[in-house]
Amino acid sequence: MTQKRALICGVTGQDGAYLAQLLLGKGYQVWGTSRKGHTARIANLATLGIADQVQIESMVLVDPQSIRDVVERVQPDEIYHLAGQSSVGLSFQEPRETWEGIATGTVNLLEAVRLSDRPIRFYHAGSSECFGDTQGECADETTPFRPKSPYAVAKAAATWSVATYREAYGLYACTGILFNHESPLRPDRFVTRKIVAAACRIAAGSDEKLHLGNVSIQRDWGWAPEYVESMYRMLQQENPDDYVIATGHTISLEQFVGITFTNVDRQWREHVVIDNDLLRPTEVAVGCANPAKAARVLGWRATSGVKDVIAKLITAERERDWGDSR
Ligand code: GDR
Repeated sequence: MTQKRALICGVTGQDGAYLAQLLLGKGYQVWGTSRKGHTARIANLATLGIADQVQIESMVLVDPQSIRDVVERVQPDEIYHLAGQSSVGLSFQEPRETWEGIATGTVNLLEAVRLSDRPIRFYHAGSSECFGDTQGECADETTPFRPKSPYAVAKAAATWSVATYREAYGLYACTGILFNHESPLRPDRFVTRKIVAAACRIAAGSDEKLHLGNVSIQRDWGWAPEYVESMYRMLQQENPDDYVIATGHTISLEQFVGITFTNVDRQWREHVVIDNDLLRPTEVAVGCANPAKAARVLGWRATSGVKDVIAKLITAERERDWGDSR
């Protein structure tokens, strides 16, 4: 049997690196693209020991020709679109770059798939942020989008574009609506890494304070390495569809902080400062998920709950010797 060919757009990010590792393990040939092209930081791929197995292509999401050129060269069977600005907080400071990378970039990729001679299967990384506040219910695939940030607005547009191309042109295109998913590959602009890294430093003797924004928010936090399996499974079904991916369990950020500090034998209230400068202009208060469809159709379930996630992040933080530049 010939090897399947996968193109991962955004391969140098957390999910891209874990997905590349998963697909290599399944015998795929893997190409990856990055915003920063051939000079991309491949730290995450190197950390996973796969940097020399992934062929890096330069692709500019807002340049349709560069996308067509890469698709033509790579001839992929599957494209996983994980590219674009991924920080909700940063999207308030960089709304235009966020919109262009996510919304325009997704349409450009869909066009390249539509115009290709190959029957390419397309995965799009959606986001639970599209739901906004889930208003007392746990979101599933039928829950309306009420985005509350430039990032979520762009992800909603991209998700609707995927659905439109699926319906209009019969493309095999799926959106995974992933709730928060964490790993040691997260940079510390995301809150879980920021908390765990600070707690470990404090436990090792640092007298710093951990500055946080809104700790009353509630989220469903899962383990990124197992979430990428759901992406792969979506593209192996008979029919394309969208899926909510989450653990199905929600806790507050305050609880997350409390569990983390307890795990390193410290009292979080002695070390955390609430900093109004870190509040977002608008914020999703509660993210609650119903991932039943993924379990039923894909046979996918999260096996790591948030306590496992925290324990694994602490272990990795304590073993970290990556000369971290992220
Ligand atoms: P999020 O992740 O915005 O949910 O997006 P992030 O970890 O940045 O924030 C989670 C929640 O914590 C609150 N918060 C803080 N966040 C950061 N970064 N730093 C702080 O100091 C801080 N204090 C409180 C935030 O306000 C927020 O409510 C992630 C990304 O991976 C997206 O790409 C993805 O789509 C969604 O998860 C699902």
